[in-house]
Amino acid sequence: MRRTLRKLSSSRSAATSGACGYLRPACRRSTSVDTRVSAAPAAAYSELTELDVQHFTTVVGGSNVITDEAALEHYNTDWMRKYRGKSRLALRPGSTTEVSRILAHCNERRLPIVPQGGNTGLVGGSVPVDDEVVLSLGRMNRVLAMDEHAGNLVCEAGCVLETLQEYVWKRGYTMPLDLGAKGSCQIGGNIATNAGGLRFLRYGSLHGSVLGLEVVLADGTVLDNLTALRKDNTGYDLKQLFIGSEGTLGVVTGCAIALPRAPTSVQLAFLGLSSFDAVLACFGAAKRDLGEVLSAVEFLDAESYELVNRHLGGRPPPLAPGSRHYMLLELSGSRAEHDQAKLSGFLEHVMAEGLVADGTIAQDQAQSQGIWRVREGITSALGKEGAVYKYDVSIPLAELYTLCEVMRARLEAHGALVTGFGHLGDGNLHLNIYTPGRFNKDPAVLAAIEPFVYEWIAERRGSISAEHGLGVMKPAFLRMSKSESMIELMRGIKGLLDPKGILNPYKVLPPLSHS
Ligand code: FAD
Ligand code: 2HG
Ligand code: ZN
Repeated sequence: MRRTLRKLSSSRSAATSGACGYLRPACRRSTSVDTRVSAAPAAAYSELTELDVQHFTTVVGGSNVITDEAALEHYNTDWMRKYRGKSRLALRPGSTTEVSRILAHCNERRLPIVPQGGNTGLVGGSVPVDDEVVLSLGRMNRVLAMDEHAGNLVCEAGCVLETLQEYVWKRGYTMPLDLGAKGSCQIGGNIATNAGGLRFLRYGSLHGSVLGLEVVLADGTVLDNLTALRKDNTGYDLKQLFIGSEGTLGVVTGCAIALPRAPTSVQLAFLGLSSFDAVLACFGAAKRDLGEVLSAVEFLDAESYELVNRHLGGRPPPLAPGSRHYMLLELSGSRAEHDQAKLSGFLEHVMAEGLVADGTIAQDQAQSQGIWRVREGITSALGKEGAVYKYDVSIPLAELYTLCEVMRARLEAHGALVTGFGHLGDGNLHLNIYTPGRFNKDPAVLAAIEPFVYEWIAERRGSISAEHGLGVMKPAFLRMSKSESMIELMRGIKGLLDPKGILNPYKVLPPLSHS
């Protein structure tokens, strides 16, 4: 039975280098927009030859060796169309053995290689900088096992997140992560970026949910840690190194993931608020009153809301525009009546207090999807508006939105606009700066943003990349979030695992000149 959207209205308004690293000559760099890491030391990589291609053909079969220029465009270009490589070869292995043989050959020959999942990353990590070989994991998309008693799933790295979600949901479970790119991103890419997403607040980081990994190292060694044990304190927890390493330490080929039980009651509210202080107060009240069933707390500002309404069309917005900020509150539990009553009571309370000006509770799945579409559609809507400068930051909650206001004032003279949205429950702001109608990057706009934005974050001991990683966009600024001694240790780990620097070069670690 389809019910109507219930609307609540307030009575008040209210490389390392050394052993490994950036070894290409600057003259062979790509045309990527962000070229700050291009001050690379002298080359030590080999040129790809016809013999290499023949070798790879014997490994993966001719139909999985892509050399056609038009077909390569897809592998060379990132989701935002901001970063573009010049690879002449993409390989589509079908098994761990094939990945191992490919890496062994690349290592032997010193051929650089970029692991690629769904290619939805937002920092240019999944595409070549120059002419690196692309290793596309999409054919490795099998579920290997599911233990319905223990609640875990073992699968290959190329499984698409949404496909896994549908698979486990039918069996009474849910995936511990969800994100707007779920229809394309792969679980291996999620692990390689340590993706956060919409339910991080409830299910936590992949550092906790990943029980085991199978990883192929740069020299082709298969590290088989693909167990689904909940507890295992035998030595160093090596799998953690690969979670969030963005393809620079090894290629994830398989994983075991802990699955939460699927909630049988999901409630979703969409609220309009007049200030960010009200957003914070409402979040505090939600933790106090709904903490045990809260599964997502997201926020967006009026600019983000209007962008989605302008560009994504479709159904009318769930709330009349007019609020300064919006929040999504999701509850996941097992007793619908109890959760509904709690949510209604909570909303009445925050409205009576004048924290929330306007609100709706989704009454069915279609309404729920409509609300999520507003939040998840912001990234696509931004891309239709003009050139976008993306910053994904963690800062203490009290100042989370201050950064948007500071940047708005700073960029006004450049005709650049600012939106802020993100994962409020995790203290994670997505600051997006865009130039309406101007699709080319403007060096003056960039200069007004960087390094200022990173310094502002560093002064508050925040993170310059809360969930998207560093890719090729941010290595030069890693020191804003990590000390020199930590970066040195990272270089040491990279040198140990990938001494020839073949795995995803130019990504994550700053070139020596920047550190
Ligand atoms: P890719 O983009 O292909 O690769 C990302 C990085 O991982 C690259 O460095 C690549 O080399 C490496 N990699 C990929 N697969 C492997 C592998 N098997 N082994 C080793 N390395 C590998 N991110 C969030 O954290 N939270 C969000 O809420 C979120 N929402 C998004 C919404 C939209 C609309 C879009 C476009 C992106 C969003 N992202 C989000 C960013 C992105 O989707 C995630 O980073 C995702 O985890 C990337 O997965 P992928 O398979 O597309 O990886
Ligand atoms: C999200 O939370 C993603 O929607 C994308 O992490 C954020 O586009 C962005 O800046
Ligand atoms: Zn996000």
